[in-house]
Amino acid sequence: MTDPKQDEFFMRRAIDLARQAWGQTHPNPLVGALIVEDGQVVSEGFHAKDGGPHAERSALTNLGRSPKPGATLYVTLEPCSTQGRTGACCDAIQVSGVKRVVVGATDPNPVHSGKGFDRLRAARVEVVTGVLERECTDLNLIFNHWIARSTCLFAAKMAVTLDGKIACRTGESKWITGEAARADVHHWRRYFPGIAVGTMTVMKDNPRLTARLADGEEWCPHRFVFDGLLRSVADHNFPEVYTDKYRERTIVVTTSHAGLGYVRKLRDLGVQVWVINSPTQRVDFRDFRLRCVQEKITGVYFEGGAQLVSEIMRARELDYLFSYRAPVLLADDKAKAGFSGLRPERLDQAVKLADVRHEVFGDDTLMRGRVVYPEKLLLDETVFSLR
Ligand code: AOF
Ligand code: ZN
Repeated sequence: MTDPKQDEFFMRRAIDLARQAWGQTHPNPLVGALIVEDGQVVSEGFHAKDGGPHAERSALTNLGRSPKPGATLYVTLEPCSTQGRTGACCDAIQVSGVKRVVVGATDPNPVHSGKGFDRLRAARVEVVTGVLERECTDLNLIFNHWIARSTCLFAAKMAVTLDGKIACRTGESKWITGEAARADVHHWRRYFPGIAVGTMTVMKDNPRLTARLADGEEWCPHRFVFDGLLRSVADHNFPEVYTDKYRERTIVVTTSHAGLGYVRKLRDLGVQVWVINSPTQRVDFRDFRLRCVQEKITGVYFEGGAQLVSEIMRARELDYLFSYRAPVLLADDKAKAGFSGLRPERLDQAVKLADVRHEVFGDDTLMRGRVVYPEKLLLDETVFSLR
């Protein structure tokens, strides 16, 4: 009785439901579910926040009665098989009497990871797996990384010209990509628990680093400023992220080489400071990563500048890349390149992307994917400057 087109149709709706909690479920995943009887959606649900009811349970509860015989439950993620903070969804499905479950992605949580399917099948429930699997997996970039690798996802965003440049030789860069692509950046700012920039970006651009969304909502994630020596504090004109109403969500990441007076100044303003021990004047990304894990910050979206993002990549610490490309050609060697610091001699020594997704925003495109490093990353040792 499987109709793949119909299953995909309802799974698309389940994905839309999951997205209603965009950025609000960390460290838990985004999950959507719905119940279909006689070809009609009769109930919907999604996982709204960490610790709250799971999507399947909320769809079953929202139905307010027992599902009819022949009902199908659609869910974007494999139903959980054991009791967590909430009861196992497999139990709830079994108790409800639903006899057909259609699932998008397998739960990468090693506690479940396929066991949900086994449990349901053992209870004589028909289970269809892998419906819109790529899309359902893509819903949870951060959760998938966190649960399988026990670490946070470091992603970077870049907006480049056709020839991979991020600014003219004069430094002018506003704007390379159009409005639709820039609005998409705000969408991702809402998804990631943290955004990060380097000192120069904060001092030159004075960005707000909030997510301004289409519905007028403004959201402020943790805002990381990488500033190994606290040069951004030496200036009398503090950047906006140190003084605005969200300043308590700003975290300046610095080293033990920074002046204590500057650290105090920031803390007096209400800004948080993470002092990370380092033999150099630059923050070690592995130590930053450990601190994020300790603080349960599951994902950080690095927005620039080019140097900060290149450094994370050189350190093999960049996990994911968002690359927006505009139909603009500079064709100038002196125009600023997005990435630098490597010197591959062969193509198999290049950094590549996997699980690539392409999206179109007006005349611009977004290519995004997981960063895959060559066995040996050949560094250009002449590229070295202070952040
Ligand atoms: C589902 N449906 O809506 C979600 C699932 O602590 P708990 O009880 O919330 O369990 C968290 C784990 O359950 C999480 O790591 C993931 O494997 C799964 N999340 N599963 O069937 C849902 N949010
Ligand atoms: Zn569950």
